[in-house]
Amino acid sequence: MRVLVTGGAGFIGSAVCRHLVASGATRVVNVDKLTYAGNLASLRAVEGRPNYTFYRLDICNEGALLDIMRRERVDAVMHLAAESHVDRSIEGPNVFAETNVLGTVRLLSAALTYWSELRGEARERFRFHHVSTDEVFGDLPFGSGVFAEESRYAPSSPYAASKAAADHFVRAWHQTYGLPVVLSNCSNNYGPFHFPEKLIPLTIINAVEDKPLPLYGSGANVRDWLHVDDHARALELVIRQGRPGESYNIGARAERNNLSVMESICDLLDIRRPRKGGKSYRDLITLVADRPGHDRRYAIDPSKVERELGWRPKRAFEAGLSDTIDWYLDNSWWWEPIRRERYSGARLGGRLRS
Ligand code: NAD
Ligand code: TDX
Repeated sequence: MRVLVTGGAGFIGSAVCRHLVASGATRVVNVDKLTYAGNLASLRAVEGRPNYTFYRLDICNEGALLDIMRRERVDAVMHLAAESHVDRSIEGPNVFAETNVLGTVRLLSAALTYWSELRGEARERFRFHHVSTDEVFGDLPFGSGVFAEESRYAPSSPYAASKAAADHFVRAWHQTYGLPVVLSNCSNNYGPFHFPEKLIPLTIINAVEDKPLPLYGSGANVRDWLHVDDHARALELVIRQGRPGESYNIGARAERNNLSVMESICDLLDIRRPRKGGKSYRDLITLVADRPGHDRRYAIDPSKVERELGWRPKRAFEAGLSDTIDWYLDNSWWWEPIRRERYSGARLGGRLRS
């Protein structure tokens, strides 16, 4: 299979590239604009491999996308390129509409033209896989309800609204033009190569640098955590075996509130890298102003992907978190330049400061 992966230099996209290239059965064509979140250093494991190619390109460039699809004779598109950070979408929503909505429409249009040129088995085989988020379903109350594939769309943030719009466009290309699409909506990922603006890597790195650990609101908000490598395996199953027109919710039934995630990181660091003066890292936890429109809780019901595609997560959250902490402690070569040149981790009252 030849897969065009968009956003392959990002956190999840790079895990997908590493996973697919290592299996050897897939040729990966990675298309990425290299925004602040894209990083070729996350792809060292696949660089130079015969089944891997990289193109630096904006997904809004429909003509260039079509040229690449034709030249590389791709069998599938796995679309991950996006602006992904909720706080940035609150500070500046325009680029979220441009990349997540318009970029997806341009990519769909290029894929439709390309698919219409295919014949026979190549046409039968083709898939367009849109990688989306549980945030499209919005706010769940504490302690009750889960997101099923049929749950109502109710996005809260500009980021979630842009992903919801993209999901609708993808379904419209299936209903209206017959493009064979599959969708997946996943819960919060964590793991190596995660950009340090997100909760888990920010907490680890700020703690290592003895800086405050900003916790929004009261820290009671709940997220449902999945290791990025488990997500990458699920995405391969969805693109290979998912039924056209269907969506699959992906998650590991691992709900944790933000305070407990921060405390777990602090407790693991207290053992791995004791803080100077014998104090606990927990002392660095600092309550800051809440994120506007902050969804209380997300929780995924993954029974469809388990039942239909046989997917199971391999990593329990506590073991995965422990490995992730070790990875950040051992790989400062990856995150130190990001902290220096792209995002220092400074914030005030829950708002980003670059
Ligand atoms: P990320 O921000 O780490 O990476 C995004 C990548 O897209 C970067 O490499 C960036 O350079 C690229 N990109 C951005 N704009 C582009 C454009 N206009 N043209 C080409 N490339 C562009 O994001 P991530 O966390 O890896 O998320 C990947 C996808 O998965 C996103 O679509 C996101 O909505 C979805 N998702 C993420 C999570 C999560 O927990 N991180 C959970 C569910 C779904
Ligand atoms: O400094 C922080 N302090 C804090 O309390 C940060 C960065 C976050 N938080 C809270 C907000 C959320 O409740 O932690 C939780 C997780 O926040 P993020 O890491 O920003 O992730 P989230 O907003 O949940 O969105 C992530 O998961 C779903 C990804 O960024 C999205 O792309 C994905 O769709």
